Amino acid sequence: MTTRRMLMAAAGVLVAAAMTGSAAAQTKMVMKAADVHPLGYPTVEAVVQMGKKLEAATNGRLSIQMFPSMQLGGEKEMIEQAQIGALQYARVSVGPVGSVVDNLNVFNLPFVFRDTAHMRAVIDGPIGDRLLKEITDNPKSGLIGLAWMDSGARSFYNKQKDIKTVADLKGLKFRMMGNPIFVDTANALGANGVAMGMDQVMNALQTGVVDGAENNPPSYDSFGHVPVAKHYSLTEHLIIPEILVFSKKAFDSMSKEDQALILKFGKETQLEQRKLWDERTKVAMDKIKAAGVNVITIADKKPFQDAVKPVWDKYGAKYADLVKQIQDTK
Ligand code: BDP
Repeated sequence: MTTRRMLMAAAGVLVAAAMTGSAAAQTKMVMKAADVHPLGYPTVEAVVQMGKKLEAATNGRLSIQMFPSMQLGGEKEMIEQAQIGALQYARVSVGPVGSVVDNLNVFNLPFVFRDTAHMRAVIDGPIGDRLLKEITDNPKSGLIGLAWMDSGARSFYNKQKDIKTVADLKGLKFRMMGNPIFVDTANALGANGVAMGMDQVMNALQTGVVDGAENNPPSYDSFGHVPVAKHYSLTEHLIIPEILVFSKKAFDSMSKEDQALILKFGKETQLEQRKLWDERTKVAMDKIKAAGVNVITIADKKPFQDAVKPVWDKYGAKYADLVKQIQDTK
């Protein structure tokens, strides 16, 4: 090949590369999103709204197809699908993400937040930003951390009896999310923690494999557990934020401009979801009471906090620096 022809060939490669770049930028992409909750639930609705914003900003080139109601399995499966790029958006609890990025487990410790307002201050501030970045920067996570969402506080509900004191929990079997911290928390309170995905809980409640579970009012209501387990005690032992993650594999295949849109609209869901959350919590609580549930307020949570000390002894030291920063957050 002459030098001239070589140069022309090289130029041709460059033109082809440039065309592929712009063609990629033009490609229509329907991104899959999954959630265990049904359509209309605050986390699902927030992602659906985000999809509309993406569509509007790209003239329909980028859009989101939502797979709600555990259609793609439980959260463990959703995380795995996002890691291999089969799913773009996974909205999951921080519970199962703690097994992927260890520092996130700080949010999974019982009573780590004073209340939900404290949790919000933490996820909106530098600790929230740092932990999202840790997900993104962790080469093994396979995920991009986009935003936190609200999930209120989790409390125990069961089929057998009113729980007013720690002693009332004794011997009852409770479904907990799949993370050893939660099973240890239930056990420290004198109950028996059984780990399983949400996709198995209804059946386990109905067949008596467990006596109860624990969750925030909107989830207790929307998973249909209210008629099955009518004793609800506001122990608020776990305040675990939700998280919206994106597949790193999918992210890496996108143009810089599209990546910027994914990050921007992702982050915006954090406060948008919160509004939906507050409205839904009120509605759910009214429905729970109207269904005849005994909603027990726990005036003094100290005995519950004292009882989970073994959990803190086992896991707390590892996250001491983060815990201190959380406690110092006003
Ligand atoms: C709900 C969370 C959801 C969890 C579920 C659970 O929104 O992400 O999967 O609890 O207990 O509050 O599994």
